[in-house]
Amino acid sequence: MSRVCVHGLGYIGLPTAAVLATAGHDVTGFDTDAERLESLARGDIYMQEDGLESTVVDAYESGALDLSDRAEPAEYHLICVPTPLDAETNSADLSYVETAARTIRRCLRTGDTVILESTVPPATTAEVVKPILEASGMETGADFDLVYSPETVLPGNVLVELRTNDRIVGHVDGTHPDTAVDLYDSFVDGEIVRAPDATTAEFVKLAQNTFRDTNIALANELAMVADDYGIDSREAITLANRHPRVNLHDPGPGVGGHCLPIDPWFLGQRSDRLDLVARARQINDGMVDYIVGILAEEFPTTDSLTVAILGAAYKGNVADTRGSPGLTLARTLSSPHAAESGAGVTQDRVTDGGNLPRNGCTVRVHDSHVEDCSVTLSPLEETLSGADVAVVTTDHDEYATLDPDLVADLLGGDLVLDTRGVLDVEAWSDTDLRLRRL
Ligand code: SAJ
Repeated sequence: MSRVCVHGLGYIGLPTAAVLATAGHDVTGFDTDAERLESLARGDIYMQEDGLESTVVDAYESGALDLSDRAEPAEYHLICVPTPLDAETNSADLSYVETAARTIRRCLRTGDTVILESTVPPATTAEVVKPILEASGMETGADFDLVYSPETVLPGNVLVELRTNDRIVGHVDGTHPDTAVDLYDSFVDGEIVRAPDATTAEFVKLAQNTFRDTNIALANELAMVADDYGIDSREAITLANRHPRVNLHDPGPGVGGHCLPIDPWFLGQRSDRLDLVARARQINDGMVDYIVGILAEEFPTTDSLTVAILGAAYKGNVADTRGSPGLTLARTLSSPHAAESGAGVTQDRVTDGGNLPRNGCTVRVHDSHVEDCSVTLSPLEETLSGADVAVVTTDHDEYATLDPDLVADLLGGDLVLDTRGVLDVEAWSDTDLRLRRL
């Protein structure tokens, strides 16, 4: 077993450090955020994932996982730091990766292996991390190994996928990938696959998320087109997917989270050929405007509108609100400009719905999974009570089992807009409510 220093105890670094410690390695979890370290040491885990709290606490209490504000010399350095998108330039902010590489340089020894796991534009390991490490006077391949291996775990199923997903490992020229393969072999049940090089491995990670984002954009466009034909898009998609080579994704109120809305742009960092990929991003980002357009179309003459939004998390059964379409909808409807802009740019193309009410919207948001959030959340009954319309924006299990009679009793209006297709159409057909879905 080896000494491993994990740089960054975020959504990927923390579970990875805990799993490595459970596999028998001697792990330092290094983070610069003192508050985060203190709360982790108290057993206060800031992210909700099945089994994570006990895995971290057990690893920490056994001594296999140390939590530290200092990076320690180690045979393996894993970089798991954030790579945010610079919204102005649509490019990756690599400052955390660069800082981590400089930190590693200070304690790098002959024979060590450095692995970058953060999602990055292609060529980052070879052209950003490598020169920083080599400023130590050591040479990649001759003195230390340098590898890129993307994390591919699904939020909501992180501990399982850390162990079961295949791992792609791509090395920088001159490096021997075997040492990195050995580390993953110690806790991964999936296959460990060698990419031709680190740049290919970086590209593969982006291609995976771009595939999903682009496919969702296609589903969203089909949903809007289906609505123009008076067709239920979800029934059509289910039928289309009976073909052995068709796998359309699910339409929805937009794509949230911290990966799909960002990663496709990284492909364009050193290429100006993004076309379909960029358009897909715009379509997905435009879905909230499309929903506002539907509301404007449904309520053309109302002076004021009270909207109950069900779902602040970016997807079902998670507590994470990063990039949440539900919250974007809440902010858009609450904004003083919403009334003038109606549904914004997309509306002109997709509906003739007119504008939102002159006096603006009152917005209430419910989500029992979410604790910290930029808008005030209300209990379910309070959220629905007297509202003109309920909009389901997250596919939480509890919304799938919402009691239609309860909603009918509480709601002031008669419209329920299900943007996730979670409500059972038949169960809702016995009420006086109108169920409209994307
Ligand atoms: N969504 C749809 N329609 C769909 C599927 C998803 O609208 O058919 C929406 C979700 O509701 C959510 C967003 O897309 O708002 C993203 O959710 P997701 O479950 O597709 O993905 P993430 O962001 O939670 O995790 C993705 C995963 N990537 C792939 O499945 C290719 C995960 O495996 C990655 O590890 C993760 O990104 C990451 O860290 O990159």
